[in-house]
Amino acid sequence: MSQSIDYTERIPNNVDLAGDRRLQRALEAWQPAFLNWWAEMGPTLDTSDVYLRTAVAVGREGWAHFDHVALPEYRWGVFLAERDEERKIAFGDAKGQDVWQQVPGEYRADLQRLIVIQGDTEPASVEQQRRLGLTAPSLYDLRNLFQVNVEEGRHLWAMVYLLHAYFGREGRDEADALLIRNSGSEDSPRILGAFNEETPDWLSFFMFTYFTDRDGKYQLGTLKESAFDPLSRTCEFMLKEEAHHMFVGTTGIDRVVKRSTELMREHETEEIAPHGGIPLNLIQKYINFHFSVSLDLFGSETSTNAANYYTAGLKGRWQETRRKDDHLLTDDTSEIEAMVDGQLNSQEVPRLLALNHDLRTEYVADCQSGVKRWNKVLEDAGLDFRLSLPHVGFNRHVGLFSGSKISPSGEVLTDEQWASRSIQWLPTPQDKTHVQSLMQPVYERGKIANWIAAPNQGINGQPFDYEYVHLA
Ligand code: BYC
Repeated sequence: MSQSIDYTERIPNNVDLAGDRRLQRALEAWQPAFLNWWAEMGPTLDTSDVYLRTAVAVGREGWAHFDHVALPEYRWGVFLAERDEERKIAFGDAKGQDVWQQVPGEYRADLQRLIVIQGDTEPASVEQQRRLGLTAPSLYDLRNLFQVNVEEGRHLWAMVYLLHAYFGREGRDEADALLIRNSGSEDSPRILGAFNEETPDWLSFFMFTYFTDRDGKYQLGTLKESAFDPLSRTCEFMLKEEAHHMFVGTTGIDRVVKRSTELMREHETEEIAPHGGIPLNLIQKYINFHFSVSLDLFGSETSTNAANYYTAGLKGRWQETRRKDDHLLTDDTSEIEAMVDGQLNSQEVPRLLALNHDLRTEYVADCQSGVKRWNKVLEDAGLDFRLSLPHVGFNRHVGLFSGSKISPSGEVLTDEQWASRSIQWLPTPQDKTHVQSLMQPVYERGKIANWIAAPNQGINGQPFDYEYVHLA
């Protein structure tokens, strides 16, 4: 397998697609449907070209190339990380055996389900973000939005390749269905809740790329451990692209917090909304919402599905191979926090059942690093206000907390208390209207909207005032 990607093909790839005519034809037949979907459900802003990163190799160094590209001509393709001929299954019943190059019959349905769920999120996010181009705070941000969008499109290709190559007729049908379900649709919504929420403004976009893309990082990390080697290699390469998406979120929120502190100082008040800023307590509400919605993406804290996936070798733990235990987990237990007799309490459960909880715990620790950064911005500005993550039971609709009402500080509430107090914690229609009112496009080179600070650096060594996007 060569590391470089063949761009002379209609579908750029490093999987020797030309050597499998049937598969190549099937994917070439899916390609126009994808392009139609992109035209209908992709970015709504007309551009001539955008300064984009395109993958050119899958090795460690120099894997990407930057250039101005017309969006519909972006070269979406199929890129898998290099195969490791020695790779063994790292966990579960088949631990120590060679990884699978084909799908074992008994795991076909489960693997297909995991791939479909993963695949479904990718086009969903493009749909959620499709109108954001109309209100970008700068050309730099506009470029980042489109970079994220084209790469989510490519991640859809990654999952569709697996469905076509390994799941026969059913896989092809599922690949078609990925273009038929739509985010927020009444009749055929996207599979997971967070992907039917709107991303109507740029604060939501930064929160989404910080919190929801980060769930993607952790889920892809567990699928990278899979015994099904093509899935593992696909996810490994997707993770490389994913890092930039989270960078967009982290630095996006950095810049909003920074600008808010500047406006507070300038106007000597916390009430910066009338001055065109986003008050810190409103940023906290957006964090509360996006964090809690993203926690739902981990499934229930105790899950037999997750236990079965693990035992079968389909889905591992975050950094499975670095964990120092037997990688079977049949005799271990885990402590999880749950509602017991109306109270928050710790509970001991079989370790295998608590794997979604395990992954979520890794995720929460990672989310905390962003909060620390943003609080450093507040500290440097000499402010006492601090941002925080709400309690994991706050505003949950999936899992063990879904039947309870819990405050951000972890207080168990009655329905009445929740009804009267939740407006302090979650964005209200007024909050959203305010944020929406700030969303005026700034498309002049080197200029930035009033509610957000300019980034410290541009992309790929270019300055902030580079012409990242040429509008149509
Ligand atoms: N919404 O045992 P349970 C990304 C269902 S993001 C609706 O608790 P399990 C990206 C579940 O299907 C990463 N339904 O859950 C980010 C099950 O139904 P059945 C996406 C839900 O199976 C930004 C039942 O409830 N990738 O890449 O252990 C931009 C009981 O389920 C939800 C993946 O998620 C929900 N939130 O875990 C672009 C990886 N949660 O079977 C991209 C693949 C649960 O009883 N997916 N249910 O009918 C999985 O690993 C697992 O399916 C889940 C759920 C983690 C989602």
